[in-house]
Amino acid sequence: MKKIGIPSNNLVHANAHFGTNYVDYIQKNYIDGISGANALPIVFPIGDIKLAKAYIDSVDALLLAGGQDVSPVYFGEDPHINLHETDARRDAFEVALVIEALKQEKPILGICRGLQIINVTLGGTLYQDLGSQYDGLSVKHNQYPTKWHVPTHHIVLQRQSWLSDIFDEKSLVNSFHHQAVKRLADGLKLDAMSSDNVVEAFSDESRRIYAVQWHPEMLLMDNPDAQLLFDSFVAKIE
Ligand SMILES: [Mn+2]
Repeated sequence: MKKIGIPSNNLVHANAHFGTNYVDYIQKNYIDGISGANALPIVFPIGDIKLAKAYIDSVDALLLAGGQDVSPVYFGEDPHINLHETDARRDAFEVALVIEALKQEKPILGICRGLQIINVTLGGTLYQDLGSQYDGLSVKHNQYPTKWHVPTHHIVLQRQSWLSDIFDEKSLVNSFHHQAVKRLADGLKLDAMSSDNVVEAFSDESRRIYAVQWHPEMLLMDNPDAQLLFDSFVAKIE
C-alpha cells in the first residue's frame, strides 16, 4: 500500500472546544480521497523543519492541503493590507517538506494553499489578494457561503496534461481562494485556468508535481467523479 504524507493544519487560536490546548488537525475529506484511492494517509503534525527528511523518508508521496494564506516573505513582499491570516510554522514546515520530496523524487499533490506553497517554494509569486491586486478579476473565486461540495466556476484546460484524462476541456469546480499564482515558477506548466485567466492548475510531469487551486476533496462529498483526481495521483507513484 502506498503511503501518502499529509502535513496537518493547526488551531492557532483558543476556541470553545479545545480552549488553549494546542491541536493539530486535518479535514477528513483529504483522508477520504487518499483512502478512496487505496493508499494509506499518514498525517504529519506541524513540526521541526529538521525532521523533513525523516518524514519524507517514511512515505511514498506528499499531499499539501488547503488552509491559511502563504506568507509573502517567501516571494520577497511585505504583507498586503488584504492578506488574511498566515502561519509561519506551517509555511516553514511545508516548504521544507516540498524541498525534501523533490530531493527524494517523490510525487507531490498540492491542493489550494498547497498549490501556492509549491509555486513559491520553486521561486514563483502570488497575488496576495486577487480582489485588490488582479485587474482582470471577473469570477467569484471564493464561493463562500455556498457549500464546499458545490462546483461553481469553470476551468478551461490549457494543454494535454494529467487532467486531460479526468476533465472535459471545460469543467466545473469549487473555489475557495483569494490568493492565486501571479508568476508561475520556472519548470511548472499551466494546465488549467478560469475564464478570467486565474491559474487553476499546474504540473510538471518530469518532477511529478501536480497542483490544483480548487478542492477536489470537498467535491467528493457529493460528486463521486472527484475521486478520479486522487486515483490518478496515486497511480503516479512507482
Ligand atoms: Mn478559482
